[in-house]
Amino acid sequence: MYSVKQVSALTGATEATLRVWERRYGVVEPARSAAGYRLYDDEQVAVLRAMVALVNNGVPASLAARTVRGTSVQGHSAIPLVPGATLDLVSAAAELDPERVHAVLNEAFAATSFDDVVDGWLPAELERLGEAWQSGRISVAQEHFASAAVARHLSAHFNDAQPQGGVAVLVGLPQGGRHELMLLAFAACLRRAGVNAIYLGADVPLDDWKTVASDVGARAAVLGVHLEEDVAAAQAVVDQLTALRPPVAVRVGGARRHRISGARLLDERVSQAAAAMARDLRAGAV
Ligand code: B12
Repeated sequence: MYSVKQVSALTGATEATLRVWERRYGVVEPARSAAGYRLYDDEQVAVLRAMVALVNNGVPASLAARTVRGTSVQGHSAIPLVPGATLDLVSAAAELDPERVHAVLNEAFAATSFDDVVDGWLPAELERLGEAWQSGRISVAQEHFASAAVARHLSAHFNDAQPQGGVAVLVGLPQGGRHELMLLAFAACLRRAGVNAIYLGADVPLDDWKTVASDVGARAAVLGVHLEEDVAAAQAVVDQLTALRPPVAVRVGGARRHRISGARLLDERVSQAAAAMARDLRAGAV
């Protein structure tokens, strides 16, 4: 077993950083000596080394923590945001208890910044939800129950934000697309950054994109592209919007965004992607 001082020397992270990573992200949970000092084992030192390597390569700590904790995600343990709290969306889904799922989401959003929740805890919990559903540990109804609660919370954050007017940005999914939660999180981030984001939601028919764009005078649009099945419909929207005069600039996010041409690719982390887009809009670079 190693003391925090030894782990600091072995990993290159300061003792204070090690404590913050433990408290804020639950990267590792060291044992305690009889006198209460932290004691780390070899496996925990290896996890912390991986975390240091990622952070040194420019990966934000919240995302690096999510990556190195991959084992715990697959091991179906809940992700702690604060010591002692188990903010476990999957268990709340399994229990079908509206108060519990509401409390889990409330605590997650209260425990850290909105950006850290939508870039770290939330996507990790959605992945766990997907694994639980795929493996049959929860039913489709239990998954829907949790997804609906997440959508309600994100919508509340969207409504609370005060955009400063300005040019409209359309945000939605192409026809057939239904994975809207991270897109809604992105739209909330945009509005929190002062952008007049107009959230259209899931499964938006092709011709409606150009009608809505001209109705509201949109200068830009953002699409989520998640499954292979979404690619053709998303490409059709991009082709249609960029052919308008004046053209509507399109940006795409989601796991299949690289399959789209004629649109700018957004960062994987929704808050970073929204911040960059808000900056570009302010600079007139969209
Ligand atoms: C909730 C959910 C649903 C809900 C969605 C409800 C809603 N209101 O959004 C419903 C029930 C509708 C659904 C339906 C289906 N789903 Co589903 N779903 C999920 C689940 C559990 C979470 C989805 C989610 O929000 N993920 C968010 C993150 C975790 O996903 P991500 O792709 O890693 O995204 C990252 C980035 O790309 C980025 N990002 C994502 N979107 C955006 C947008 C922007 C703008 C930006 C900047 C970034 C960004 O953020 C993430 C973190 O970095 C996932 C599990 C999972 N692993 O994702 C399955 C999952 C995506 N679904 C899956 C499947 C198979 C389906 C269905 C085909 C099931 C069926 N047989 O009907 C349908 C397809 C519906 C459709 N036509 O689109 C599979 C997809 C497998 C694959 N081919 O890739 C998954 C992975 C589950 C699984 N393990 O099998 N689903």
